[in-house]
Amino acid sequence: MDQSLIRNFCIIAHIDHGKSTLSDRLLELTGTVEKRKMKEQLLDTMDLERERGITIKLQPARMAYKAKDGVEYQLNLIDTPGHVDFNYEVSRSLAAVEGAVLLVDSTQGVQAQTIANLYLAIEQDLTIIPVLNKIDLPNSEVERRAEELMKLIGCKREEILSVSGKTGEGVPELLERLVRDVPPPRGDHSKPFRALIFDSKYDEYKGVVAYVRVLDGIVKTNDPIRFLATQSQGQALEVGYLKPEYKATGFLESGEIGYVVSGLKDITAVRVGDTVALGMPKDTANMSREALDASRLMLDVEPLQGYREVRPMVYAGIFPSEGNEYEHLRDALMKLKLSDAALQFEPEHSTALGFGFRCGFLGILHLEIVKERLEREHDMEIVATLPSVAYEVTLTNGDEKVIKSPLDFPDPSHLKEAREPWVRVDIVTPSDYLGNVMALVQDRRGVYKNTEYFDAQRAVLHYEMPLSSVIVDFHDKLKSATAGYASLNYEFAEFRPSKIIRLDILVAEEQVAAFATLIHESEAYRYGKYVVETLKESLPRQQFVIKIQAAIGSKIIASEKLSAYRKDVLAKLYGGDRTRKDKLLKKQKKGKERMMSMGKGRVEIPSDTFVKVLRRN
Ligand SMILES: Nc1nc2c(ncn2[C@@H]2O[C@H](COP(=O)(O)OP(=O)(O)O)[C@@H](O)[C@H]2O)c(=O)[nH]1
Ligand SMILES: [Mg+2]
Repeated sequence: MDQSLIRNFCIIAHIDHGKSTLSDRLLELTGTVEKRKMKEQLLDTMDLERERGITIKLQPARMAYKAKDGVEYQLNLIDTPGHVDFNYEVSRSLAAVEGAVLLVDSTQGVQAQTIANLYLAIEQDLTIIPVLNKIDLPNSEVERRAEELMKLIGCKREEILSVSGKTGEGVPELLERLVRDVPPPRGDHSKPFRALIFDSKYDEYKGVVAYVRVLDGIVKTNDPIRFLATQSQGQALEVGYLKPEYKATGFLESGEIGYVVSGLKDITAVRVGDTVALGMPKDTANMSREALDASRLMLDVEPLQGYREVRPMVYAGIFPSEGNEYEHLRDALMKLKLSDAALQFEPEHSTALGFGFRCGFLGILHLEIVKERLEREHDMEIVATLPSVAYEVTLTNGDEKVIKSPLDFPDPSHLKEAREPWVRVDIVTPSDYLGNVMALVQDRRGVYKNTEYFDAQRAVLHYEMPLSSVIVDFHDKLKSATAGYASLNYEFAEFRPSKIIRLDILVAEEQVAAFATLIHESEAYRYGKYVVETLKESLPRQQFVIKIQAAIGSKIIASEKLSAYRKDVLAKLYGGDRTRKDKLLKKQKKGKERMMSMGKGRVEIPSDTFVKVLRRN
């Protein structure tokens, strides 16, 4: 394809502003997807996405569009997620395109992720097309929201399009604007093939598939290929584009977005951010001199600039419920990582939970999604420990360590200093709720920076907060404090010295490793009480009284007792021989006493109890 006829773009927006729905209309208007196959949010291809109504994965789709100038263009669209936990998907998509449609719900206006994603697009030097969506709704406020956009981007009123992803109004104009304003790619077709891997996937039949943006040259089916960073060699068994299903074409060339079936089963060979280029053919013996020279020339490529390493925001241990499922879990995590480049993991061992992995996530939603995908797509039953941020510590002997698991936290006598991660937080809110937001942030050790106003009614508040205060339920609390109107974005700032301690939870006087947490001194009591109470409510009763305690070292800071249920030992007794009854009851009491005198009875903690504690409602 002549590059001047290609337009590559993605759609970015705050969550629920209508990216996937607008993509539907683009696919429909360009005749990419037949009417009878059309369904809502077609590009949300995972079951989980459809059920939850959110986009988790980036999703490319190619369209052919005949513009008003009579010329047919190739449009490559990438639909992206909006939630902050899937930001890495957005930034990788942006690196594969020249333009971005910045979509804003005209009933909601500019939100926290609108701003965050816009800045990512500006960093990549993309052409931005501002679009107001949902103009079919009666509470749509196009002019007011246009003002907000003009203020944010510094664009002119006439540059802002108005559309409805629902009715399709304004979408033909958007297609024309894409053709007119998004610059065509500028690769060099005569140079050796090289492409950026922006995503990958494990396909049961095809093996490892790389989603690529071709910079220079051309790759054809059966060409030998190699991956520059991992040094692996493969063969392009199939190449083509996504529609969004696989569509083999036989070749991919400069400027295009598509996929390459790598011919590799080894999951570690293909890495997001790596460059794929041509390799040497296996059988060089029968090649002519010229062909050999030409092949050698193709080897001479510079690797493309990849992606910055992702920084996990939270860590949690993930263990198989069945001890012998460790290998299965590892295999599942590796396959998952192919399509979830932000996921990180390393082996971990816990005396209580056995062999598993310490995993790094971009947030709690990310953690939940990974858990659910492991259970659904890989048929695993797992136990996850309480999520926690990573801490840095300096020991009294001068050693520095990064602590990702509470169990690795040093004994206080060896600890010189602990540092915790802080984030920059942006909150967009109607001005009416400023007071509520401020109170909430203060309660979580937040530090106020400044406020910017869109207009008299809406503002962006800037704060700095400890990451640990943001990750768990801050978003929910913020929503309830603002009648659902506020939105939130945060990004890592730095590690700061902090009074961090380890809080243990004991059930029947045994420490439950999965519940151990690292927490700021000032929050330990409140949190300890919360966990102990939640456990009391959700643990099944036993034949004996269970003590549930929260402890810092040997100091108990919260304690509850879960009373025993009395097993009905008399059930089998008919009739009324009093002495026999008394005898049985006495025997039961004795058994209990013995259990109690041992101080503990093994208590199995059901997995829904873990979930209840984790949810922190
Ligand atoms: N009335 C109306 N609803 C829309 C429009 N666009 C999207 N929606 C609805 O808004 C919700 C979020 O849409 P979705 O495309 O999933 O948003 P995304 O998170 O940005 O991908 C869905 O319930 C859509 O049906 C629109 O133009 N008009
Ligand atoms: Mg979506």
